[in-house]
Amino acid sequence: MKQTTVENCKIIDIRKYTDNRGYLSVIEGGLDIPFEIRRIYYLYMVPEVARGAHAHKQLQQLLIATSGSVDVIMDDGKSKKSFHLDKPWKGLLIPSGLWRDLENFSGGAVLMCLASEKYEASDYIRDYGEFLAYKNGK
Ligand code: T46
Repeated sequence: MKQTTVENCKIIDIRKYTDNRGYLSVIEGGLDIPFEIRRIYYLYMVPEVARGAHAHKQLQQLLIATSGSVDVIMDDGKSKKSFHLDKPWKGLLIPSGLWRDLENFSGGAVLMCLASEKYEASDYIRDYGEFLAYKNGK
């Protein structure tokens, strides 16, 4: 989706159930989020480096800091918007067609990613100039 903007990214509240045993959160594809979940991966033991620096043509995702915190900077080629993820019951819903940078992973951070598609290297745009051309329909 070439037309998506950073305003289409949103933080959602993940359903949670609590009793005297603690919390349980649940995400059902197509119900709590607008896509079926075809893949789950997670980032952890991240040193002081940035990750991401790419866009996806088709992939939609939900990112959750299940432990610790991380900053996700979204970019549509015209505007940027930063999201601080630090709660396991908050998720960042990311539509397709947007550049993302992941920065400031805290010690012990675990970033879980629910993805709408299986892994496909050709879905990635890893060059920022190419991303701008893609957004401008070139
Ligand atoms: C994203 C951010 C949040 C696979 O083989 N299968 C997979 O499903 C994934 C996600 C990655 N890989 C391989 C490809 C690379 O050789 O794992 C290696 C590291 O992947 P990458 O450099 O893309 O990692 P990040 O942290 O920059 O980006 C990842 C996701 O790829 C991306 O979709 O949005 O996390």
